[in-house]
Amino acid sequence: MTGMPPWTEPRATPPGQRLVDEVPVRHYGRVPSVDARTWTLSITGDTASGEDTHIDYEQLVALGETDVVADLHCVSKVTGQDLRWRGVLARAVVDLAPPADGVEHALVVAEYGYAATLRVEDLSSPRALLALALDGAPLAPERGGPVRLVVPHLYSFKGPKWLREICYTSTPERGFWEERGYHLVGDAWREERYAYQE
Ligand SMILES: Nc1nc2c(c(=O)[nH]1)N[C@H]1C(S)=C(S)[C@@H](COP(=O)(O)O)O[C@H]1N2
Ligand SMILES: [Mo]
Repeated sequence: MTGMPPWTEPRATPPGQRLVDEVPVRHYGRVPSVDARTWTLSITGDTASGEDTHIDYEQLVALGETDVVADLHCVSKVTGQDLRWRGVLARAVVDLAPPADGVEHALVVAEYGYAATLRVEDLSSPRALLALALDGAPLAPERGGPVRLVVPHLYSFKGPKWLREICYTSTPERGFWEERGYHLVGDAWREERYAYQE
């Protein structure tokens, strides 16, 4: 990343993370080709209404776009700074289709079945974003386009690329990495990497 803006002068990275200039593209499996014109997001599980909600790309954009400059912390210990995302706050989607009272977890599911466990609290945090663009261009397929979740304070395995579904669950259901020994919450600043720390 060249031409770092002046406000990015040396500042903290989460404990145990090493700063890199370029965050490598990283994911398990192939890059799916997902067409924004036919893409839908389903909000399912223990919803307040008892119903599922499905929204398409246009309906998502209509919730309003925001810029979020955020770091990406891979749990494998590399951090990239100042990725310039644009998208819709995840909180807007949670407000549109909230969980039932007392439901505190969600399984966030991607194309091909990748999934991550998130607390609804983290999903509703002020900078959690359904990202549609990076560096001013529509999100490339390898970066998770058309829609990817970004939750800046969590390890980035909590940010499924090729987002498809948010399923509220009354107890935490482990996703892809949580089943393989990684942390249910995954706060990078608290270094919540591994399941044994839970
Ligand atoms: N669908 C999907 N999303 C995913 C992953 C994956 O394997 N599949 N890997 C996660 C991990 S571990 C990281 S570090 C980031 C990497 O994002 P990047 O490729 O934009 O750097 O994507 C996350 N989102
Ligand atoms: Mo990662």
